[in-house]
Amino acid sequence: MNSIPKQKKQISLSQFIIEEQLKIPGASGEFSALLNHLVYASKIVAREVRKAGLLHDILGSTDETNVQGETQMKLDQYADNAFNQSLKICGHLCALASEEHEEIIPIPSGYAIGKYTMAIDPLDGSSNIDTNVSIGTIFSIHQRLEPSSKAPGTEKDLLQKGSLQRCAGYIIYGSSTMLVLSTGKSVVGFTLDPSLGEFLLSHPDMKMPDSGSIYSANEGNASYWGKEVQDYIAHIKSIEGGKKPKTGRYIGSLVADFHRNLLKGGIFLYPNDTKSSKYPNGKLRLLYEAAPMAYIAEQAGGMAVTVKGERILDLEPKSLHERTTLVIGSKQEVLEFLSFVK
Ligand code: AHM
Ligand code: MG
Repeated sequence: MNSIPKQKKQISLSQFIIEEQLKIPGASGEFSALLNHLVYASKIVAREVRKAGLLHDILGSTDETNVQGETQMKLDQYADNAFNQSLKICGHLCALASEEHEEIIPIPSGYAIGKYTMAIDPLDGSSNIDTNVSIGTIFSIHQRLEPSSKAPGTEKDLLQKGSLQRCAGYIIYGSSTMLVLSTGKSVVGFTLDPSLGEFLLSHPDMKMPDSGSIYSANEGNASYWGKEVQDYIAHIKSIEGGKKPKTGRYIGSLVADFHRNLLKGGIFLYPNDTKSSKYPNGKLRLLYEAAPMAYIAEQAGGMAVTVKGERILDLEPKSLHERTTLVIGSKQEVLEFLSFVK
């Protein structure tokens, strides 16, 4: 008699969120509900990214620039709207900040004000949109400074250190769509099953290899970098004493570069320009990019520092769109980088 093939037990992200909530006595469910709104919007964006090449009105750039002075791609705006529409009225946020908006996005009147803040980069790596290269969304959640307050949140609520994040994560729109997050206990990864429309637990406890052979940096900028960074890069490429040089891999989408290094081990660097005025403090944004990725890296056993060697999660943000340098990856690789920092 033919036996019925055993079905592998698959946990959906919604089930996972509920089970995690049940482990916390007295949890109100507010945080779980917030995550569900984020997940819903991410599915809308994933759907649009999947068929972007078919929709002539979604690829390419708009006539507008964002707060950073960068050209906004149509898909950038689409993703920004999708997340904002879902999140600002969800009732669990007191303030929302997006990389695409100069000011905080207010909670519309008539909607409940919650105890969390979120900073989001709706579509990271936008320069890759038109060429079908992986892009992503990055998010960071803090609890507001006065959790019981029902007043609208302020910039202060968002300008908290990365170490105080309650949750951080990213969605990668790659060959499959994955959501990777941490609430401070471990790092978990879910893969979107398009036939079910559900994220399923695929990577239960993600650990970054302690060391790795990949380095990722935009070396076209190397002449602008400080001496410490140049010396470090020369060192990892050197073959002196029979040493094997590291392997260069750079996509130009932080989410994709980080995700690969998280799985394979390695180091990602975005240093500042010391000899041009383009990115004197580095390109990446502390709130929307560096802090959430640093949180994931540390939870997975890796490290994240600035080119001066400061721990990213200890930086006190001073403004919503502050930029920072970022050196992030496997512990041994970041420690080796630090040995070059005076
Ligand atoms: P974006 O948020 O405008 O897309 O910019 C951030 C991106 C990162 O994903 C990536 O690491 C970096 O910019 C790439 O910059 P560059 O093209 O200078 O190498
Ligand atoms: Mg970005």
